Amino acid sequence: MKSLAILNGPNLNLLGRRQPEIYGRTTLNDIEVMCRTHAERLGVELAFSQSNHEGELVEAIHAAVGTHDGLILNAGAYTHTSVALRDAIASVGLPVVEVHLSNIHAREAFRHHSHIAPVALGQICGFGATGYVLAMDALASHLSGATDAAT
Ligand code: CA2
Repeated sequence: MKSLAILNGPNLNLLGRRQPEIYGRTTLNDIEVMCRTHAERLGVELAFSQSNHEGELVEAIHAAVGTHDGLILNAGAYTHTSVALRDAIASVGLPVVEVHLSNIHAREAFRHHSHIAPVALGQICGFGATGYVLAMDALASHLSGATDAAT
């Protein structure tokens, strides 16, 4: 059975409790439940975690080698700042799908650039919590060896 890990970055633990006009009322726990339900449908194992610390996210990416087959990463604000996360992803060579709840390209200019995107399989943004489920589908399809040219 394939194993996926979903990593969430800084402040995502506040989801549903602050700024609902931007991020909605869904909590990170709601998203985890949604993803676990979808993992059962897909027949994959799932690890789900969150950290506010860049180094812990780097270590989680390193630790995924030999444990998980692919990663889904919402790096939060580190998306726009962290060369360390980009290097970690490039160094492990695991497929990574980048996810954002909001459409980062429709927001402030400083959110338009992602350090993750160039080393990711692809990016899903702007679909709220559904983006995590879409990312799971994309990653599971990639891991199953689907012959779509882009993945
Ligand atoms: O849209 C996304 O998923 C983001 O990764 C969320 C990050 C933001 O810095 C990225 O540009 C886009 C912020 C997560 C903070 O989440 C909060 C939730 C509730 C209240 C305050 C922050």
